[in-house]
Amino acid sequence: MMDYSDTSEPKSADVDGVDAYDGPAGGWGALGAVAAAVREQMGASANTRALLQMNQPTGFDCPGCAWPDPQKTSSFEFCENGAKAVTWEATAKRVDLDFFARHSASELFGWSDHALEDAGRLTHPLRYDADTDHFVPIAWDEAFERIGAGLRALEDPNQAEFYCSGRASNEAAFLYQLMARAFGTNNFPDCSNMCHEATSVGLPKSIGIGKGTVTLEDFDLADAIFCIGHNPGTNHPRMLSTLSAAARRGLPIVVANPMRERGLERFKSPQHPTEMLTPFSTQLASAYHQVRVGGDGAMLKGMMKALFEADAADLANGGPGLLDRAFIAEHTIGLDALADDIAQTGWDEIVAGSGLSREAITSMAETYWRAERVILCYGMGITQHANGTANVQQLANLLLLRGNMGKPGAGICPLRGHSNVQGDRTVGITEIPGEAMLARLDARFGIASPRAHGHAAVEALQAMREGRSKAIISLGGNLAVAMPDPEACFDAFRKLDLSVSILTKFNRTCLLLAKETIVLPCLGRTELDVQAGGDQWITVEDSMSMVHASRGMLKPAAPDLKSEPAIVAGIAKATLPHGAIDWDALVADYDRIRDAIEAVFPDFRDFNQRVRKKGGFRLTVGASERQWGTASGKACFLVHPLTPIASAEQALILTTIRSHDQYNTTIYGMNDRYRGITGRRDVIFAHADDLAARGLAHGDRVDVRTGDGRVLEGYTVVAHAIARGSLAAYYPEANCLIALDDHDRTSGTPAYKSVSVTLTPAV
Ligand SMILES: Nc1nc2c(c(=O)[nH]1)N[C@H]1C(S)=C(S)[C@@H](COP(=O)(O)OP(=O)(O)OC[C@H]3O[C@@H](n4cnc5c(=O)[nH]c(N)nc54)[C@H](O)[C@@H]3O)O[C@H]1N2
Ligand SMILES: Nc1nc2c(c(=O)[nH]1)N[C@H]1C(S)=C(S)[C@@H](COP(=O)(O)OP(=O)(O)OC[C@H]3O[C@@H](n4cnc5c(=O)[nH]c(N)nc54)[C@H](O)[C@@H]3O)O[C@H]1N2
Ligand SMILES: [Mo]
Repeated sequence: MMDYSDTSEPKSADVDGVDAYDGPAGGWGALGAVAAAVREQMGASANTRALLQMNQPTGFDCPGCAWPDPQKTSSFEFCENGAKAVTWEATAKRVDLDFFARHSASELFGWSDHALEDAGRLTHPLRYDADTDHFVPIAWDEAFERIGAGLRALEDPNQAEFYCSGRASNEAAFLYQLMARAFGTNNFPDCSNMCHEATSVGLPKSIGIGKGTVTLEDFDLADAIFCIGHNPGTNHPRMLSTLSAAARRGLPIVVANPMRERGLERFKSPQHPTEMLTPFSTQLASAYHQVRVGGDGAMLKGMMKALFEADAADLANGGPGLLDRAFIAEHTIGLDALADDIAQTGWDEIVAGSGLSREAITSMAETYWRAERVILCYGMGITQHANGTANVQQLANLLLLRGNMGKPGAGICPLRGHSNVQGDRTVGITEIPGEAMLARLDARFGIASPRAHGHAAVEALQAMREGRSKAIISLGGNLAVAMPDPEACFDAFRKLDLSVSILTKFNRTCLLLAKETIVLPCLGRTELDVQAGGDQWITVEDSMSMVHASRGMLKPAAPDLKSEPAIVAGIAKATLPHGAIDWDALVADYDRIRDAIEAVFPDFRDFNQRVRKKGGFRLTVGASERQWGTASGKACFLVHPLTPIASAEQALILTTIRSHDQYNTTIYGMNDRYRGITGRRDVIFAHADDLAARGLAHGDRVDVRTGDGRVLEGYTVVAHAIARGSLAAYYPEANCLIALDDHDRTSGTPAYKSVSVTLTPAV
């Protein structure tokens, strides 16, 4: 039964680059986009032939997303956005020395984020030369020496920040944290601070571990799946195969998302000949609820309220009730406080806060309690709010009420971001390390790691801005563009004494010139990595705690590139010349890095043996076995007040989202096919009634303003199937509307998805 609540899709072809998209997700459009990505980025190079000839396992882990791969077969051929990620890295284009001789840094700053990365792969280490305003080549040794000198010149190691983006392998990230701790700091701003930090901080309090509890096999056993605040058609496309298999089995798939996302509605699998050759596609969501932006907390309380009410009614009728009372008694604490809180929350408050009717919320709850085994999936729509941690804990509450944790076919499934963001955290990238881990690290390497807590991303930027931090090393990423408030972040970077970016592609963060600015080009995951000990491979951990190997096989983009572990080791040797760590030995053979990881993290026992098995192995997730690593040893129901939000008539809440043609700050192209946008990104999606109420119409140009005077000028409003009171615009352009201080106080996650704004006609 279809239950698609309210908002109809407005259609209009009168606005430039805006047209309704009627097709399913996937299908021929996806295959066409794969072909275009290969053609535009790779042409007829030898690497193209190598990639296309391979219909067997690719060998490398797809850098596109962290969704697991069932048979570890080629994801390249069939996932459109995986193909974009791979071809963007394996591009035939280069930014060589001639490029930097032709274009000054000032000129490059005027280029778009798309143009900067589309220019191609970095080929040489570079240093900014203030005399000529150009980036100039520098030898690797000299680059390392300058970085080492810059770091050693700091008065205190805590004046340095070590940023890590989630692409880095376990091996690179482990060496990176070792270097920073041997140097003397726990300052690890990390992309997960902008992403699933609400999960990493929230779930340990609820269930004792900050990771998802399900595996891919659980999706085969579930009776219902909820997808809340994530957009798999664009950001986790391989999940569509899992969802469509579930839909074909007749499973209810309930969606809560302010926007109608085609990738949650219908899918035509490029791997399914019948679907490709007929008009047939698989309907995914069985019910689609367009919750208001920021309304999830109210919606989840409403679901629990409906559940408690139905439970009471069932008990009154002599039934066994709808809560899993045996599970609750044996495994949890805190039910009474939660039940009180929910009883005191009125339906008026829930309906106003969520933008959903009581009937809609009750029907979601009914699907939930009718299913024996439920998986809740969620993404940035839940975490990137001022109450992100509370949202995550409400999801856990809902699951615990019916024992949907730690049994087959049930559990919580955070959709992770970068392909190894979870692994980087596992191997020590954290500003708040535990004592046991530090003690083992110290024992293994003969160092004295600092014990004081370090900086996460927001704190790092604040310290840089205030001059307390003077240097940053970035292992991947584009931190200044990814964070809120570009003006504040750009300013923070420009104040530094030393800024080092280890990257595959040049980006805007490199152009925020410090006294010393160095760019080091690294191998990508698709490329051959040869060290003194022979060909190397690396390991990653996916969203479901599976650790597996990844081996690049394409010819490197340039002869002078180094691997990330080799670059980290080069910096470490130059920074800590008298240290006891044999960096060269570690880099010569990554098995040695894996042995060290095993020594510091016992969960990696027999790492080198187990990871050599096909598909790798799963790290221990206690909550999957009903082992709760919380202080009480029980899973905890946790209570949170609702943050009141203004009504749709009073205020518009803006969320920031990814288009189908981007990877975070990497803009592959200007289209957003499933949302009907072609050739532009300067649009803001709104409900037609909200526009009409403000005297605006589809296609009008507007200025978007916040209460604290931030403004995004000249955007075109697009009437869209989005919840009342809600707006959406693309990140990173809209980051200028968000203050650095707008973040979840518990986890530090920026509130990228709830900015209160007004729209006025552009002048
Ligand atoms: N191709 C591609 N793949 C990617 C990425 C990419 O940029 N491109 N990025 C990677 C990374 S780092 C990450 S973290 C993930 C991100 O993956 P997602 O979490 O899917 O990313 P977003 O596009 O930020 O937003 C997700 C959805 O949340 C909805 N949403 C917005 N606000 C709210 C809200 O208040 N409540 C609810 N319920 N929903 C809301 C939006 O309508 C959108 O459908 O994807 C990873 N994979
Ligand atoms: N408004 C708003 N802002 C957001 C978000 C949002 O939803 N809304 N999402 C947030 C999220 S979830 C995240 S994760 C952050 C993303 O933040 P980051 O991880 O910092 O940013 P990316 O855009 O993924 O990084 C792109 C750069 O990575 C480099 N790169 C690519 N591959 C490799 C590699 O293999 N090795 C190395 N060393 N470098 C490589 C390239 O040079 C490229 O320029 O943005 C956050 N910002
Ligand atoms: Mo992310």
